[in-house]
Amino acid sequence: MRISLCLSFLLYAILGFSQISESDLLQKEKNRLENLKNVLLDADGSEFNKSTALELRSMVDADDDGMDDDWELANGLDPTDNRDAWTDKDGDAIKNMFEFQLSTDPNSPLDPVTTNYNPDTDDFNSLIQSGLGSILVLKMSEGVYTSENTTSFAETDSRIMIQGGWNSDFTEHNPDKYITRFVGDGTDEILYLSSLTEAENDLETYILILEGFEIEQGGSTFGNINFITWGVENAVFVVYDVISSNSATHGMTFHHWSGSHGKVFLVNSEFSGNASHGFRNQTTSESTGDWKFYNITLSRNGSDGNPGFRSFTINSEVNLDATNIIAINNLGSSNLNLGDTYTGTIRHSNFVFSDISDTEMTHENSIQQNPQFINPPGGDYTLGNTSPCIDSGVDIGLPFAGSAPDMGAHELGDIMSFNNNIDLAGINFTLVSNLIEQGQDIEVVCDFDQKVRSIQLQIYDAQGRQVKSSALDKRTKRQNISNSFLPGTYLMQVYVNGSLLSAQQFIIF
Ligand SMILES: [Ca+2]
Ligand SMILES: [Ca+2]
Ligand SMILES: [Ca+2]
Ligand SMILES: [Ca+2]
Repeated sequence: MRISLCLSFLLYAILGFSQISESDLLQKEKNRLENLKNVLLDADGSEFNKSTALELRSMVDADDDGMDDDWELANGLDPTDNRDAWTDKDGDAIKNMFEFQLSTDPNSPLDPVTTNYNPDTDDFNSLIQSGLGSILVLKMSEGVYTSENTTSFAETDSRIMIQGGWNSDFTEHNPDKYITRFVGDGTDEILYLSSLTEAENDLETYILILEGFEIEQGGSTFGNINFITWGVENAVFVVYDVISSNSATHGMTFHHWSGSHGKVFLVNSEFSGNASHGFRNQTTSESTGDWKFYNITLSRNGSDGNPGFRSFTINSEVNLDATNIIAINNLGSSNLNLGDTYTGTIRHSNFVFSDISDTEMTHENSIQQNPQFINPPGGDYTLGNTSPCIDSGVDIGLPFAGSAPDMGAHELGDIMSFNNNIDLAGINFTLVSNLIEQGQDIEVVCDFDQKVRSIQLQIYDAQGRQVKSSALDKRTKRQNISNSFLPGTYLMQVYVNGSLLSAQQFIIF
């Protein structure tokens, strides 16, 4: 609690600059967060519902990485760094952001319990059905899976993840090496998941996560994949590292109907060579959409005259963050055709031959150049060595190669990933002086030879109020923090990758 932090300060002042143990500091940090919650509750009086307050607070996602602050802090992640969403802290091949959506433990490789699909003994449709109403993580190994037409209706909260890209004995996950491919027979959608359409049944959460496979030749109304939510409060659709192609109809479709609140993450995925839309959406009847399209390749769709991406938005609001996407040479009416109730930003993207129809989207740092795909007619949308899309994207937290991310679904080069299992003992932090004249810089130096994602410096005054937060420059391993603090005693806490490393007292005179 703040009071205890304040008392601790007095105690430290009496005892001098004694070393504070790490467990003490962790406990203090927990107390501080608990106190923040209490302050929130107190401020709103007795009528304020405690669970509502906690829920409100838990919905804060300061770094916009899809994981709430509370959950990140409770699990040793960094609520100020979006790069931890796309790493796998406990090495169970389920990325932290997926663990958040699944409500599983990002620090335990035993959670979630997963199911390995065996095509000789398992019925795909039955397996998906069995996961409705709970959590299902279905792993699939390399190979071609034909006619897996699946239609499922969820009646209760469901969290489904289908993960391709495993080797045959499920000991190694690498979707680039172990290709998992669904091939439909052109008559039905290959995956069709919906919440019940007569939904008076209070479905709060419906989550579908698809990772690491190729899918083609689904049929009927919606193409390869269809995900429908009807009045679902927390409707989440994640498509990561998927290639969707269909020479008969659409790549995929998602719908948010009747007051659904949809979060959509289309990431590192390619929608190409679909005869109709690469992907399409309807958001209707007081629904909302919060969409992130990151590193998408959308090309050569719509030979039937339709746009590459088409959305119908009726009496609803959608906010779209489209970043590092290549939407080029779609063959129909346009690359993107958005409804008229969109807001959002298109950033660092490539729209060659484009006519984006939208009303309120803003554009930043986009280019219009030939991306130099290797062989689009042959289905190869990787970038040529001299592509203008190489290193011209912006860092939105995904691992990348080179000086900056590429645009599009296929990053060229060796991708650096960030180490979550960092050795805090190998990092030395020094406050150059702990007696600092008012107005002089506070100088800090760090020494480490590991790959560190973030070092955050937080300064608290003697009342336990945070007065400054600053990120250490990892390149120079130094930081000069200007100060206009009043004379007094202060505490600097140092967080590495979101974990507390140490705390140092200093005095401004
Ligand atoms: Ca977050
Ligand atoms: Ca984060
Ligand atoms: Ca994990
Ligand atoms: Ca886990």
